[in-house]
Amino acid sequence: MDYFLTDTQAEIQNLARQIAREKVKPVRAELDEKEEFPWEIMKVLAQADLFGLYIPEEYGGFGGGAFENCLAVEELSRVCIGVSVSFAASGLGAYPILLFGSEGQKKKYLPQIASGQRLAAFGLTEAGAGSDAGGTRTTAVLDGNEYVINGTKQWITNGGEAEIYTVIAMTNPAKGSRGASAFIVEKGTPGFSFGKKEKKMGIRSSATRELVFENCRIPKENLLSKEGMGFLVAMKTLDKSRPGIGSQAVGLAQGAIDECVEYARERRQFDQPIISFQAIQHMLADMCTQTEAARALVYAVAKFIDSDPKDVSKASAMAKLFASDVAMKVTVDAVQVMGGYGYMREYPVEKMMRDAKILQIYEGTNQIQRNVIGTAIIKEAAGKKK
Ligand code: COS
Repeated sequence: MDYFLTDTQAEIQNLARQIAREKVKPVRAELDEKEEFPWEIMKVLAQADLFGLYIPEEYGGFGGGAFENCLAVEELSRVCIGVSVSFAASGLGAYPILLFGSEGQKKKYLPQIASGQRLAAFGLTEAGAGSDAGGTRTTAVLDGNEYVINGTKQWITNGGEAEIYTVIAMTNPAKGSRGASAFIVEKGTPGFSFGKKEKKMGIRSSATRELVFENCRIPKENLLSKEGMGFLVAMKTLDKSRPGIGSQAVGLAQGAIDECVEYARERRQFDQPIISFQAIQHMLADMCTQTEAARALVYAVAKFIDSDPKDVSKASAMAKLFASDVAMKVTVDAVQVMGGYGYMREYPVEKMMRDAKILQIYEGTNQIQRNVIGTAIIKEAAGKKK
């Protein structure tokens, strides 16, 4: 389908596609096998100026929005979401600064993130605070001109590799989620260390680590917005970033279809290519239809976000929910179309199916997305929202 991209958007898409094919595809299996962070590819993406797509020009970015970023994420994901999530997670770490940072914080950190010189990461999740993001236990106590942070964040994408972290911690635990605040913490700050790299089912090249804070002192200027705004910072960040998960899903599903169609044209059984069987055609027809529907929704939501509306929670959750469920189904079907070969590591759909599962889990499980959508429906029905 033609989505009538501008020349610039088509250029971004082509550039990301070229990098995905030339630089990512040849190494994706090895990166997965070795569970190795894709630093060489991050450097290529930085040289191509792709890290700052959604960052305003005044802070060293390209001046685009969520849509341009989604185009790049989709193309990288078509080949490997272990790589694309490492790229996209820097954006997740940057959004709190972009949305809530002071002028000084934006000027200091955004150009470094936009250039890809330093990666960012977002520290929200904890062992006891997953879906219940308000259950944060990490604390930040003001002591003179510094906040002292204590606690452990879990499963942080880009953990250890990123240098700029936006972290949610409680400044007033008695107030629950209204007592949370957001901070910028730089790698190398005394008292800030990392756990071991987690061993995962999929997206194995991406880095997932604990962030450990032991009397970690940061300047009080590193508070984002005001005390008590941390939960809102986290929710608004996720509202912006969730369509990016949708793009990972669309790219991954498309990549699985690409592999599967090529295979079905070549694989012969009963003296004919298996693509000539209606059973295969019907599976491919469903896979393509569902993926195109997901793409259309993700693009529409990204463009909606870029129009700067008041509330995007419902639309954003819908894009993430629908596209990630599609990616799971499509990758399972891709393995089925390819039969025994699909199950073997020599073929990329085995990795794609493993990778797909996380899309239904991270940045809010799909059950949480349904809760967000359900809450919005109730509020709309009660006339509290347009
Ligand atoms: N934008 C603005 N405000 C929001 C908001 C949003 N997207 N989401 C919630 N709020 C507000 C609510 O309106 C409410 O305000 P009031 O106290 O003034 O009424 C407040 O924040 C608390 O909201 P709520 O009661 O809905 O909070 P819950 O603790 O029930 O949690 C969910 C809400 C489940 C949606 C939230 O915890 C969540 O998103 N969890 C998933 C976290 C996640 O995605 N983790 C993945 C790891 S990060 S990569």
